[in-house]
Amino acid sequence: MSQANTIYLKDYQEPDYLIPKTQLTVEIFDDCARVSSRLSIKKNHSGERRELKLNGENLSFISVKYVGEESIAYDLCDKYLTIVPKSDDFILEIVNEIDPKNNKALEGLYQSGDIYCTQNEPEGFRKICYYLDRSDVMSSFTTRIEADKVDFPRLLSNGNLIDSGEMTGDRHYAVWEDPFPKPCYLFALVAGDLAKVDDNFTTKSGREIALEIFVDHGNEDRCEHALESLKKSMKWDEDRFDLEYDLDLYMIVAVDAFNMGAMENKGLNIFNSTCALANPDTATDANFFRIESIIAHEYFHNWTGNRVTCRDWFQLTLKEGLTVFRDQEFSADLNSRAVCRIEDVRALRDSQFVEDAGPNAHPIKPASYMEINNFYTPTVYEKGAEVIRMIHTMIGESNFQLGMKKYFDLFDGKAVTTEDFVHSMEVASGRDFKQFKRWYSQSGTPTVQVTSKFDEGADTFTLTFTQKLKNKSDQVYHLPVKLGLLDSNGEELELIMQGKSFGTETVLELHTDSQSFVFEGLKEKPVPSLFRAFSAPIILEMETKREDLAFLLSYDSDSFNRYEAGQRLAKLEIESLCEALRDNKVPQVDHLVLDAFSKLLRSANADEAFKALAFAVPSLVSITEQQKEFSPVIAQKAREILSHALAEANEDYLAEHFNRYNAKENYVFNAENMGLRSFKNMCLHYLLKLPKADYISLAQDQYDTANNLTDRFAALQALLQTQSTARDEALEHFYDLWKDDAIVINKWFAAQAGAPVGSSDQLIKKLENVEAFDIQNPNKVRCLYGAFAANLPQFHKEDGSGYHLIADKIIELNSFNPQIAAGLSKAFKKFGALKGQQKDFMKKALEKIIAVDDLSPDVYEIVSKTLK
Ligand code: 0A1
Ligand code: ZN
Repeated sequence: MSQANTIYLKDYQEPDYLIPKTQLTVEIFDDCARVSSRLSIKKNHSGERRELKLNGENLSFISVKYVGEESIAYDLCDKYLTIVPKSDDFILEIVNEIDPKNNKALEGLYQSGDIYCTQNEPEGFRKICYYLDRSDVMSSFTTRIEADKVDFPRLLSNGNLIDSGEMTGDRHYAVWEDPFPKPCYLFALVAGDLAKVDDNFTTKSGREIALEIFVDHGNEDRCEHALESLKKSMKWDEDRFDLEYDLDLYMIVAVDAFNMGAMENKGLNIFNSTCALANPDTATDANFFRIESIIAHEYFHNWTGNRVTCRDWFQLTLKEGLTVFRDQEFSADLNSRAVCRIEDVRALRDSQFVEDAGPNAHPIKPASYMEINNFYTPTVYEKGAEVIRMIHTMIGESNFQLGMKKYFDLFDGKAVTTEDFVHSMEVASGRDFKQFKRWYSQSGTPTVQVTSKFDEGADTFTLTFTQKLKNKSDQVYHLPVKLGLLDSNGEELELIMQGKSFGTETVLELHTDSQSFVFEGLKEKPVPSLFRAFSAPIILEMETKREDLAFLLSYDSDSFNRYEAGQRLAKLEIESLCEALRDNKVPQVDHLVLDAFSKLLRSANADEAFKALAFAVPSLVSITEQQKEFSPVIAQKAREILSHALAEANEDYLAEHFNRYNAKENYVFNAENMGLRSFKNMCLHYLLKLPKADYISLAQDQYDTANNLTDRFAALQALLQTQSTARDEALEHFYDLWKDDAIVINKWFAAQAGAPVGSSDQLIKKLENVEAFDIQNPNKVRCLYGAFAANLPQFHKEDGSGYHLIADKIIELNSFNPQIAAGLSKAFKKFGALKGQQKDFMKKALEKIIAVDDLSPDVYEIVSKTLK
């Protein structure tokens, strides 16, 4: 068992030395890479000269000296190279070797297939060479790469290519210069035999930017979508944020082995191939959408992350929360805002709310960590974006844009803190966000309880909001409540408070633990629509009659709240069904619920994309999160009973509309077509809840004849709900067709591991032995073990088999890729909610992990906090 050090934000100190200039030479050989660095170093404080401790891990040290001198006294250990500088301003020359071929942790310089690439955020650069590996040390980089011409025809790094040429012995070189000083986590290098697809973009000031995507040969026909997405992102950032790209070249490289989604290295993004490559045969609508948003995210980092970066890693949400907010807005502007908001909130609740309620809960700006890699979380990213969104909701778009201008005026080229960002927003809007900043330092999802009172004689309606905080030491939040009131015809009412009109929708702000607002001039009791567009990341607790929820599902003018009303209604019903199942009673589905959803399906004032989301029963995660006693098996049964009843009550309509949208037009990726396809596939999904051979044939036919992967894969997933030969045949066909395709075949693993029927630990053991599986590839680990661990009834199977399978895999992964092992360890997050034997089984599995010799700090941090 290992231990790990805890690092605290309160201990932050400015660096003793800076490195204004970095010159690297990376020579790639068959058995190693040699890195020669020439670092211009400067003292950064006024006192006595202190020792200089350069980070360096897994490096073979060769030499260190001052430029022009022979030798130097130094101290070397497994984490640092230390010298005592002879002056305040000097140049060091250091040489070391690394072994990219055996770097399976995928940090620093490593091999993906035959390509060499880097991943340096957050602390990977120290695995390339000795350096001050911290984000507040910003340097101008010049990089020379030398390698074999045949194996590595492409040699890429950040910035502009300033020289290239032939060398002796079939070798060649390229020299890159990045004019923008940057922290080393934004450094990138790629060498390999890659195909290039290019395009260009003219900025609003008329500069021509070359856009280049590098992919494995054979994947050239999967680049168009990424290039289109990049051009849309560049244009959008100019239009909405007035931000223009700053280099003449923007490169993207797609690699198969990557721990995360993508990385915003200056001018040279490196992408997980699943997040960049798409064509209609190999990617679904969801993939196309995700690629568009990740391309945008990495591009937007050029300003929010690269030009203005983080002072230290506790500030991670400064760049990530803000950039997620920007990519969400981009997607909303380009597609359906309503659909995007619903999907963003759904993802937030299914991942971030769960994290915030579990053993690894942390504020968006953590006060401490053991391993920073564990903090690339839905909290730092998605809750971080919600915090930015609340500022936007309270000050409005134009003030927000002034705040962004202020932020760049004050901090361009600097490494700063979240306080600096909030300060910019305060200056621009004239607001005081002192209390609001609690969102940065407190963890847990707050609950807001709402009660209402209608006073008939006075014609007033009073809403009282009370905050219930998660932790004892928490203080009340400052948060926005966007709301409206509806009359009994579903019309929006005028909001009058203290004689003043606020139109039909307004944003109230909560500051204290309990606050009341009185709305005047109301002749009848209104139905309130609160936290419209999910204006704050809270849990709303309000007793609402089923009739009122059904009413809001039909009439609310706010699409998000319309959806929300349906989900709340369905959850109430699922709760009743769970109770009946627990009491061994025959579960009966309430007619009011069936009628409300049937009405929605036929509603003329909602589009197909919205209906596909709103007609879906709540996710298993969101149901189990609300259970008093965590029991995914019962929740799953109740969910199925409701789905079945909805399918039965609407069978004819679903069958008819499935046909209506089953057109064989060419695939086009746009919001409208995506909506039509998701509606059609939702119909198919429900029809296969009914035990009819005709519907199995329908799915089979769609699987066989689809002209795009969205429809084909939806048919496969629909079949995966059944036990049929059609299911087995489709699975076999899919494997034969795609087994050699690194991206598409992963869907086959994930669909089976996550299937409601047929998944089991035995199946996983079978699948990990098929040829297309490879535990060293993070995407495959996520798609097989990750999908199984997210399949709650399977992972939490009564006999504990799910826990032991995943524990064994974590132990195996720990030995070569700690980041991926730690990610999988988060599957045990419900430990605190378990009871009896189930808890004992999970405890044994966790203890088995923690007892491992050489346990990485990554896994230790997650598992030890879970067991606490
Ligand atoms: N900054 C990237 C995320 C990222 C973080 C770490 C990585 O490797 C350990 C890779 C990517 C983003 O937000 O897109
Ligand atoms: Zn990011």
